[in-house]
Amino acid sequence: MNAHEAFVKEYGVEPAGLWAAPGRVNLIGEHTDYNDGFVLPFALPQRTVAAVGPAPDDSFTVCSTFETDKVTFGFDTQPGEVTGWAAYVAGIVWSLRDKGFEVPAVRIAIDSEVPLGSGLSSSAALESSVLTALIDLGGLDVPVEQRPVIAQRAENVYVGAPTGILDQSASIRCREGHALFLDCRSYEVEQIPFDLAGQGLAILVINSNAPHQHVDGEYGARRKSCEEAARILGVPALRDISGAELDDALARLDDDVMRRRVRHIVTEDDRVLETVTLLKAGQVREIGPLLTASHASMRDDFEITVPQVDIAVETALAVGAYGARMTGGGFGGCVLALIDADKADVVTAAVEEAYAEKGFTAPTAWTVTAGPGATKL
Ligand code: GAF
Repeated sequence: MNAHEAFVKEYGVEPAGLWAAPGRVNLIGEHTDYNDGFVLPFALPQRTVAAVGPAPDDSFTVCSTFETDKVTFGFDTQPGEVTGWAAYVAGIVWSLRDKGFEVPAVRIAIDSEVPLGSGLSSSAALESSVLTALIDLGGLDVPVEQRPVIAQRAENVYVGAPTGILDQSASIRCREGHALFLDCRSYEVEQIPFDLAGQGLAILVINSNAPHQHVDGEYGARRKSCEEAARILGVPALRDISGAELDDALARLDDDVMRRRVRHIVTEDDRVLETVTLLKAGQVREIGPLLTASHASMRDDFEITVPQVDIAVETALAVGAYGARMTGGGFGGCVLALIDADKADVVTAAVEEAYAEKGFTAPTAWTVTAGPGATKL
């Protein structure tokens, strides 16, 4: 059943429309967003679809194709009231109203192709589809650069996850065939053409199927450590330390763990900038070593990888990938590998074999292209 069918089945009328928002793959720039740094995601072709129509009263109702229960809440919903997946929906209503927008009461049915809990931003896709629907239906004047901020507040304050601006920006602002170069301080973006097929290349996404969770303290701990380091170094955010200043900055920190967290962020920002330069020059294969260096930095300095993703990266490289790295918040989730387009089966089979040898749950792999951002269908 799709979102449209679920809406008609649940509410007995046609929806006013369908709005879709994608999950994302972050090509490079991990955990740099909450350090005011740079990221380079592209939108997945997989999307979340919200079928939405006016409510007969002053309440909001949301149902989905993946849960049996429907959830109802009012205009005055407050953080903590709705929990579980529907909290992302209630959070959008709360966040828009908190910014003074008049949100129309609606009924919603959700369907999603974005794998849940895999580091591909299924939650941002949900938030962004509902946000876009409410903006359109309410005729709300919300500038595009403010939309991710509203969705991020829903997640930070209503849901209680201390995430950055990456995922919501990707889901809302990405364009088909492009990667989104985002400055997470100014919210300025540049659309970077990202046509792999033209060069005989592909991005293979390998879902490690190791559970991905970042609300569990580790994500927050990384964020706290970065903010504390910026405070000690006397800068607004780690983005303000350049690669040339890194050694001096590290020498001023006593704590070895904090030093390694800082080194990841500063070097990762530089890798994003170098990746953008290479892509603009049409040198796509050449970004491979930057992807792999990013992974090593996440594994050794930021310590957010798990054996399943490390093995997927090592195996993909061993069978010819130009570069590979974990994508997303970490502690599980997905790996992306830059490969020759005709090597997808070979790389997938090699990773499956490596997982079987280790006794890991089998991975799932598929090639992706850069899809469009949130839109009315
Ligand atoms: C998660 C967060 F939601 C993002 O804000 C970002 O920090 C990412 O992890 C790591 O780059 O997806």
